[in-house]
Amino acid sequence: RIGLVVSRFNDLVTERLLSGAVDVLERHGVDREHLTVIRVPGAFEIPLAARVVAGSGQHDGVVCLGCLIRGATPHFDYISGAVTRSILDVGTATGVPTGFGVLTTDTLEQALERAGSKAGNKGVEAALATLEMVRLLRSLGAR
Ligand code: INI
Repeated sequence: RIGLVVSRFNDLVTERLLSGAVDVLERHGVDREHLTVIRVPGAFEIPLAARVVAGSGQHDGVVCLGCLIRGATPHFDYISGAVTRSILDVGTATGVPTGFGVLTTDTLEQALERAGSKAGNKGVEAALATLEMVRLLRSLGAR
């Protein structure tokens, strides 16, 4: 059971991250009914939602998907650092694997390249890493 927390800000990009993540999870054997999509306003809101999802006891892993574009926010460095750190903390604090699929780019074009075009799809990577960690922790006897 995987929760996918996805931000609506820059949804042209984040919906592509989401569809890549959902597609790869299904292709790796996760039933669609075991996927829950939780939408939040922006990347800044991802960690809190991820924390609640991870702490709910209802999910084995959380995939975090967002897109921060430097040109769009003067607070880019603060927000991207805080969001990255907070998502990491969710996983370590709860023991529930969190996949990091938040793009931090200079331009929209760079973000689109990482959302299913020439530079792959970061949502796919985050989903696969989450799945691998869920299975790894299980094999190590984690509950
Ligand atoms: N949120 C993003 O996810 N990406 C951005 O590029 C962005 N910019 O450019 O500002 C952004 N801002 C919103 C922020 O994440 C919060 O939702 C907002 O500040 C309300 O808390």
